Amino acid sequence: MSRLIVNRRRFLLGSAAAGSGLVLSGCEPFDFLGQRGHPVRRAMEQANVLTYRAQRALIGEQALAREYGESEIRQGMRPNGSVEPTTPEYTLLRNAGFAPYRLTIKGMVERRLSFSLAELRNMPARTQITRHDCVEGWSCIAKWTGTRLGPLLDEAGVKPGARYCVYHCFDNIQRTASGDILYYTSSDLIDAYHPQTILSYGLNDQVLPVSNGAPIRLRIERTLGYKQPKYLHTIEVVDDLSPFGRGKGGYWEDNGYDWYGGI
Ligand SMILES: Nc1nc2c(c(=O)[nH]1)N[C@H]1C(S)=C(S)[C@@H](COP(=O)(O)O)O[C@H]1N2
Ligand SMILES: [Mo]
Repeated sequence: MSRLIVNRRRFLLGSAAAGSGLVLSGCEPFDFLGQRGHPVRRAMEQANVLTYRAQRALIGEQALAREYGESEIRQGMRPNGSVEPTTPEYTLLRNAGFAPYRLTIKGMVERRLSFSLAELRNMPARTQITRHDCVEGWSCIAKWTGTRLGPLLDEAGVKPGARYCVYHCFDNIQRTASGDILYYTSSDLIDAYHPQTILSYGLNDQVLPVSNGAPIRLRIERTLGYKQPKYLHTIEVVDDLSPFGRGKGGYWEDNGYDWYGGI
């Protein structure tokens, strides 16, 4: 792990400790957390935003993730999370060899666009060998091929005021009594436009397999594994993440993972 990462962790830990100090020094019962507009609750609501700003400030806008050489690919890409989606929409596409697949860009854009797999594969391609880091404690170096998301967002025309992209996926990551929960995550527009952010259809010189997200999986190289959506079908440009899922910007984010997830 690089010194930058360790320093960043320490820095974030520092800000978290300062935050809890604020709560404890108040010595009040925690009822105030239920009161909208209470100064401590307001401070805690701001904490996520501060963490994001702090991470952004440390990482910068254009820093590239490290790229590796061919010889550093030592293993296959270990599949994790959903590895074989069973929703009817996905099964239908898979059985048709993904020929009817379309990637849609919608939301706060001038033009709603959709692209077939053939169209995406015919666009300028980028190949990068990068390291995927899963919070469960493993990493894989793999070679990803795809086309950059940024130019497609330009083609769609991102409207002023837009702040995020929400990435909607086909897979039912969780089944509950009230129905399937579909995987989703999100990023800011800086990460969406980042030069290494690609809609990837190739893995280690092969067609991207189902277990790793076929037909399209996004790579956002400076973020953790759960920010790399597999089985991607729609990119929604928005100014607010609260209407989606439980409002935290992603399936794992809704379950307590950090939204930004930078590395
Ligand atoms: N659609 C979807 N995307 C997903 C997941 C998932 O379950 N469903 N799991 C995430 C997690 S936690 C990791 S570590 C990586 C795993 O990618 P891989 O299967 O290519 O190794 O995908 C991420 N993207
Ligand atoms: Mo992960």
